[in-house]
Amino acid sequence: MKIERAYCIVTCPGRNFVTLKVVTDQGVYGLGDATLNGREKSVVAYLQDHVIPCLIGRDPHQIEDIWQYLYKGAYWRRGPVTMSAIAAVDTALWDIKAKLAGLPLYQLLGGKSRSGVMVYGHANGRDVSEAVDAVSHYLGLGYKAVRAQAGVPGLDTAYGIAKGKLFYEPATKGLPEEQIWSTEKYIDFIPRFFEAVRAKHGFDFHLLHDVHHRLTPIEAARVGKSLEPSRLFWMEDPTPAENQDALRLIRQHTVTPIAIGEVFNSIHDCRELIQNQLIDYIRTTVVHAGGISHLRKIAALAELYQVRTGSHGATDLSPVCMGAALHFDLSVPNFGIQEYMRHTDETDAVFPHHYSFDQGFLYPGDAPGHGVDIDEKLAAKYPYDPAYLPIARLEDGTLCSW
Ligand code: GCO
Ligand code: MG
Repeated sequence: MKIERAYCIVTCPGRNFVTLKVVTDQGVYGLGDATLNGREKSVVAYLQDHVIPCLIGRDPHQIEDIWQYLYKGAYWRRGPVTMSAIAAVDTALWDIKAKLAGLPLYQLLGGKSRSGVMVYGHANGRDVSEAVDAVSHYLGLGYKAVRAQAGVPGLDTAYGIAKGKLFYEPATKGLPEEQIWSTEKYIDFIPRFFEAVRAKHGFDFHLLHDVHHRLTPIEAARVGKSLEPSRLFWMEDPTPAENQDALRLIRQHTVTPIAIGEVFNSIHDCRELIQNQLIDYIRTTVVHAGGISHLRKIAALAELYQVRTGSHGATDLSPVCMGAALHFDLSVPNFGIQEYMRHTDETDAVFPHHYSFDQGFLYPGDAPGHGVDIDEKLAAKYPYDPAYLPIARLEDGTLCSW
């Protein structure tokens, strides 16, 4: 069997997605997500100009060899563009292999380790009372875990506050939107917000929060400590983690669990965090971290240190990534939780899928492969529409992490 052709499908049913389709000489095809928010076209060019020509004629069954060929063969290793492109190929090849076997992908990954995948939804509001009500909404939908974000008094914008209700989309058209951020205002406000959520809803569900890389280690240590009475499931991305050692300081001060990894793209980005037990959850996901093959290696390393997985699942990761992630989640022994930000109806129509939500859990379904397809005709009706993620500045104008 040979790979006969492969091509990228770029579509914008409300937001931009890049999908790689790999077609074999027997007609069976596989799909992989290659979306990199705000930098979509760079992955398309990487795939079209540099990867696809090297795939034609190869045996699609040789998933690991093709992964090594694309990673080591490029000479230039790692990076979000390269690793998203490799991820797309890898995901498409696993999809093909599972379709040929006539099995849902999770069966090829060792079978089910659990019956369903616990997910968390995003509750947010412009102020405390709106955000507390949003938590009620998610609990009413059956969620067992809810991420809560609220607008900070004195600031016009804060990370994670939806313009629509269920679909948070931070990327905007035109040049990057500039937002103002104040760490001081946030630090004073955030424990009061979580006290209000627990006071209203009690402790019988998991509560999560995303700091979105905005604090220094000592500020994050303070926040983690101040949130201990609210018993969070995790505090996400408390500080940027290029310097993995930065997490040590936070760890010395708080027992609030720490989750990191949505911007990581390889095992080397998290190896020290895992081996030194500086985090509790690793949030790398299929599309940005080299596909199913590489994610399995990260999870296997994490398992040795009792670090659990918590894959990123924002709306900028397409249903193809979500489908593949669910098979991974169902199979790995050290699964923790899966983020689930719902896609719009337009996106769901472009990507018909077999996964489904019920009472706080997602189920990948039993269709052969990862169970997510693309309606290419419908996709063509939504041309690429450039959008950028915002940037953040401190009140004095200094650029800081968004
Ligand atoms: C999350 C993330 C997202 C990112 C987005 C960037 O935890 O869901 O932080 O909201 O900001 O994926 O493209
Ligand atoms: Mg996040």
